[in-house]
Amino acid sequence: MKVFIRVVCVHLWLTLTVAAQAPEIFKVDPPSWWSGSTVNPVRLMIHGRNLHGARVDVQGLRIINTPAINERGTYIFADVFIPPNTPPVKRSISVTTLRGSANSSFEVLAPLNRAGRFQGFSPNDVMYLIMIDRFADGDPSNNGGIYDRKNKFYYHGGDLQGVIDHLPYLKELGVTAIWLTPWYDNYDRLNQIELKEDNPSTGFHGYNPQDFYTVEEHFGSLAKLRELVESAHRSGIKIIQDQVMNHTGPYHPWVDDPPTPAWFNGTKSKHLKNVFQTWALHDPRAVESLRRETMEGWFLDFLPDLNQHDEEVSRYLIQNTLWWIGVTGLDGIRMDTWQYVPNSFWRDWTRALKREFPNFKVVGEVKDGDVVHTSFFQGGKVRFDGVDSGLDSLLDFPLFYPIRHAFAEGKPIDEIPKTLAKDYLYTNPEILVTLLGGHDDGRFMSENGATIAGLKLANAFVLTTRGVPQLYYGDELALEGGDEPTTRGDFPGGFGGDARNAFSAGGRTKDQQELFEYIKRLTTLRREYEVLRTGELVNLYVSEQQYAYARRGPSGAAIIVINNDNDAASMEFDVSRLATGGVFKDQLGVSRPVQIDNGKMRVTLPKRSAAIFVR
Ligand SMILES: [Ca+2]
Ligand SMILES: [Ca+2]
Ligand SMILES: [Ca+2]
Repeated sequence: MKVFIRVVCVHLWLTLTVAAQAPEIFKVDPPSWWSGSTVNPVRLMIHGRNLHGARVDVQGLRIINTPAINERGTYIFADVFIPPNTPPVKRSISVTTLRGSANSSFEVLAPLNRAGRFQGFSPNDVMYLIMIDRFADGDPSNNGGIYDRKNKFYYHGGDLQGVIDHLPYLKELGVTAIWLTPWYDNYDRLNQIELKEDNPSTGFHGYNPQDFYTVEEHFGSLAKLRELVESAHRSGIKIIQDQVMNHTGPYHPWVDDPPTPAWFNGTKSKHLKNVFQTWALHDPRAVESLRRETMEGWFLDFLPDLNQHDEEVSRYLIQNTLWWIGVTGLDGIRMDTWQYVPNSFWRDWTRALKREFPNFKVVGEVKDGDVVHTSFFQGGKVRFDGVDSGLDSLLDFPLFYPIRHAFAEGKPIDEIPKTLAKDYLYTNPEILVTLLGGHDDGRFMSENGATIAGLKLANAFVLTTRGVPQLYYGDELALEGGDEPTTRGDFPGGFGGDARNAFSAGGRTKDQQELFEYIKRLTTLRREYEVLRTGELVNLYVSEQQYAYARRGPSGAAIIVINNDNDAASMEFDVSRLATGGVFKDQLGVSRPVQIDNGKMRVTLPKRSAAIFVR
């Protein structure tokens, strides 16, 4: 009996030891790819344990490299070749060592039909930024975890279904493209590393990914995301994904177990603190060390900085970008923290992107009010570092601040044309994304001096000047919120139990309804008059509180006149380059028709008003 027990024990010990050493697979990135892609082979990153010496097999496909395995045996990099017209099926993938084998899956997809997908964006669009968690709760069943609508740092229940449900509202407002804040899976716990107002917070905003290949469970699933893209496209609305390539969230599994030794710049215990010495990034005279803390420091000192100089990191991120597009059919990208990622990486990234999706467009976030700095990052030109980043567009922050100063605070309006005068520094100012509000700044209506009248003028300007106009959810209702995250408040009516539903006219106040109709009128005019989208911007008249400009095209011109003053104003200016005579009619119902005599236009506008004249 004793001997028998001992034998059983030894057997158990052996079984446990072998089991502990047998390989395991936790995750395969990417989980799928499509045939006919410009990326072939696809590099699989297999995460698991006990992977030392493993052989990788994918059912029916060939692995064409000798897989690289990291020192701890936790990551394998294997290149799978996908021949054209490979049947779209889910395949088993196995890793085998002397200790055993483990299985997972990898799916080959049929490529999506390109018609109506991967469309890019242009000045023909009106973009609308939605913070997913704060827009509309279309599926209360996913409101688990750290969810509390009374806590501004917690999840509030908004999701992808909520966006699908309100596509008709966006269509009515005249929106043609939705920029959604990141839908990557963020941590399912409270962030104790960065406290806000002494409070721990969730990643409800989406910018702290713990998994680049999964949809946040509070927002929905990959299937729901595909449904959103399809539904939006059926409504004539494009989808812009918000991506992050500079950093991961603080709780990403890579932080404690990096796939390669140089996966991050630094480690949790030893890294550069991020400084914002951003001017050095465009300074041809700065030595590299002057740029390092800005480029490689951990953002806000807690977001692990990805090292895009590492070949595996670069490959991983490029494939990750293409994967979201290729499996959903989405149309554009807003790239977070663009300036903190090396230009040489962006060059490779944009090349790979345009090779697969030639019409695709990217807008980068460089949060800076200086045109000299911002314009440096636009592609189409080789910079001092010998690199053309290939970036299409930038968020027009240099114009954002003057818009706020003039239309919210009532400061001189001439700061706007003075900023536009620097457009020559951009390789393509027409594609810049113009905005009067966003999720990282207090709302327009919380600025000192802000009024509905001023907000209307700001909208009139953004929707008639050059560029791609971007609206921020809730600004069309004059929502308030002076700081982050109050600037990310809940859309009234998007959530169960809301006192009123501002998605329909009956749920809006008189002011809100007037503002909504005003913006809708502007988007309608922009749609009806091509010249307001694509015409050349010509500055006609500038004084301290008045500004007149034209959009000039082959079929004529539209003349926009803004009086930002608290008194009525009359002005006379030369329009002979546009018209020598004729009657121009205001489309916003503010001014009487104006007769042009000898190339001169005389306009009188009431206080704080704008007119759009067309012949
Ligand atoms: Ca929900
Ligand atoms: Ca999550
Ligand atoms: Ca960086």
